Amino acid sequence: MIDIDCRKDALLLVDIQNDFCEHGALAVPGGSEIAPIVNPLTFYFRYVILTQDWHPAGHKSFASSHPGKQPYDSITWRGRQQTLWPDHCVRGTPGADFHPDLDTDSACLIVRKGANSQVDSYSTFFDNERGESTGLGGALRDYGVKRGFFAGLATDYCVYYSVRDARELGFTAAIILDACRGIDESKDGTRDKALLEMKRAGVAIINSGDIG
Ligand code: VGL
Ligand code: ZN
Repeated sequence: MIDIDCRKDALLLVDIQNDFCEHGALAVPGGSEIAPIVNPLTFYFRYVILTQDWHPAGHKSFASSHPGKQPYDSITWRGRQQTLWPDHCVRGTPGADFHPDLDTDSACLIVRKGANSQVDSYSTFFDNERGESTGLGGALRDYGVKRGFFAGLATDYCVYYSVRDARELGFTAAIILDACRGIDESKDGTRDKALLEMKRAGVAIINSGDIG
């Protein structure tokens, strides 16, 4: 059992939004199963932070912004590899809303990312070019948080990049694996690779039942 110290531990719930759940524009298999798993965990934490992918229409990570390209094609964009996605989480649309089953009342902070139409932003700390910070690192430090527990969508993208940055910023990090779902959970796919990288970075891999 992991003892939660509510002054030093934060629960970070990544992108539990309609577009990443069943019937959403970028549906992650099993995405709708997460809310009932994380809702009871909020009870243990003072610092519950929700994140939202929050793109303007016409965002450059959308395949529809690149003539002739299809979702999941890969291109070089501003010198880096970019996977092109279906239009998703357009700010202010129902797809960008939190999943209706998610307990949002216990959150002390909501972080929105992906607002710059030219740059994608998987991590909830920095955009993919590390040009802009969301301010989350500073907020966690101000709270006195030392350890982050991460769950949400998707394991191999926004959860992975967020956890990696948390470690780089000097926080202890754990991923609540049964409360995450990946875009590609095939053997040796992006989710398996992300898990391997997280282990290498010293991230604890736990399950929701370990928290109490
Ligand atoms: C995400 C792809 C594009 C995520 C966001 O939340 O994991 N993935 N935008
Ligand atoms: Zn996105």
